[in-house]
Amino acid sequence: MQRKALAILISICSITQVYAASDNDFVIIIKSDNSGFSTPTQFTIPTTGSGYNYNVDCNDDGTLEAAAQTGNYTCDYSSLSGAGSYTIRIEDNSGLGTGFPRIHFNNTADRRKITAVLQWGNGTW
Ligand SMILES: [Ca+2]
Repeated sequence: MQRKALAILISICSITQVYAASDNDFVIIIKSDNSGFSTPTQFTIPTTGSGYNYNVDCNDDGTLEAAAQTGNYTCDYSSLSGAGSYTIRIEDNSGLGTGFPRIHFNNTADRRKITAVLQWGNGTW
C-alpha cells in the first residue's frame, strides 16, 4: 500500500514538473472576441523589427502551439475552445533571454484584446 502511494506521489510530481510554468516567461491574458484586426477566435501577437525567437503556448496548458517564431504569430482558438479569454505564455527560445524583445500594438491591431499582463518574465526588453 505504501509503495503504491509512493508511486502515485512520484507520478504527480512528474506531471507537475512537466507542466511547471516558468517565471522567465511573458504571460498575458487576452479576450479573443474583443474588437481587433484578427477574427473573434484569434489573437495576433504583434512584433516589430528583428531579434525574435520565441515559443507560444496559446492556452497555457503546457503544450506549445508554435515554436521558434521570428515575427507575428496568431493564436487560433477555433480548434481549441472557441472565442473567449485565454492565458498566453510567450517563452524565450533563444536561450539568451532575448527571444521576445518587444510587443508592438502601435495603438491598433489587437490592442483591445489584451486584458492583463500576468507576468513580465525575465527576458530582455
Ligand atoms: Ca497550448
